[in-house]
Amino acid sequence: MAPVVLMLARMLPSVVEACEARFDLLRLWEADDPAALLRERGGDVVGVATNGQLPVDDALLDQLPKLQIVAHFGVGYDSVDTEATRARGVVVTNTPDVLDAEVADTALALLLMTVRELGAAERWLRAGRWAAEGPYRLTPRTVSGRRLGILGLGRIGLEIAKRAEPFGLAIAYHNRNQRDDVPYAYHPSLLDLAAAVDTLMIVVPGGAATHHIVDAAVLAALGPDGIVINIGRGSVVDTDALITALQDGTIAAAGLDVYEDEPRVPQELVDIETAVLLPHVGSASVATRRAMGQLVVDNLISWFERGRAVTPVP
Ligand code: NAP
Ligand code: 8YV
Repeated sequence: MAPVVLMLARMLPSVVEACEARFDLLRLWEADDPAALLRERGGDVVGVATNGQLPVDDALLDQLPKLQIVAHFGVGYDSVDTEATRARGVVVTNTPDVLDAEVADTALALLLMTVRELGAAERWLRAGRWAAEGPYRLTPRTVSGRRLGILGLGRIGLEIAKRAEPFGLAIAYHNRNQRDDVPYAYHPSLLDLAAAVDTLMIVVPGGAATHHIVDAAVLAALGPDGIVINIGRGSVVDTDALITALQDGTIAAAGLDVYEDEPRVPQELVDIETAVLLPHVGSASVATRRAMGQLVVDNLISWFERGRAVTPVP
């Protein structure tokens, strides 16, 4: 009998097809009555595939008593209550490594767009203002020589650092633990890092430990030439404090790919010209998303055929 796998929300067609070929796939998002589906089949479910849209928490887990594995599409798995899965002996997997280059490329693009005002310059052209009013303004800031502080020098953070070096950026970082394999200056406190740099690149995971750690004090420490780039998770930044800091000149600009309440973005942020706003596209190329999807499938297959996951989270 094929293992019963519950898919919580629509995933890539390649993932759905591969799961259908190997498993008895329950599509929660297509169910007329999802609660009834869980009531009737929840007892059979041994695997969950999720893209993070819906939480995997006690309320769901209580309905899946035989669950063995949660395969998460995405490296950040903050939608999964890992205390609850651990308590039940459920393995959680994510999709690390295969997206590092894509996300780091996007982070660098966001940094360049923000410092050199490339989005605003493009809007200037499209509005016909180049022809009507003349060239877009000279940007007050340039990339070369900026001091980049990376909050979260992990897999993606390191790829960002490697890309930033040839742009002439001085690099420092803050993690909970100092790395012994990098030449970059380590700051044991985030506030100290913010005071030492003018550009803060956020690449830490979401969750309780990082919730709003980039707050008004950190933004003030960054200073009036300060730039915040967030490619990690929206919950890391106190959005109200960020909006205020951008409005009153506490910092100069921000480039964001992630938000606290996606896909909703506060109108105040949308109205700020010095904010470059991307709709969570860090890993969003066909090739990278396909590789992430394949890893979801590989984790499920490996678990049910060999009893071990390919990329379990710690
Ligand atoms: P990773 O390799 O686990 O790196 C995370 C880094 O953050 C580690 O260096 C870790 O170091 C540090 N860290 C974790 N908790 C911290 C805390 N409380 N305070 C300070 N530093 C902390 O993860 P990754 O693969 O690079 O991915 C990072 C995150 O990027 C993901 O979790 C996800 O949220 C986000 N992401 C976003 C996109 C996008 O599309 N925008 C795509 C992929 C990933 P220590 O353990 O030493 O603290
Ligand atoms: C995905 C991400 O867009 O991997 C992550 O943590 O944020 C992105 O790659 C997202 O997880 C897809 O649901």
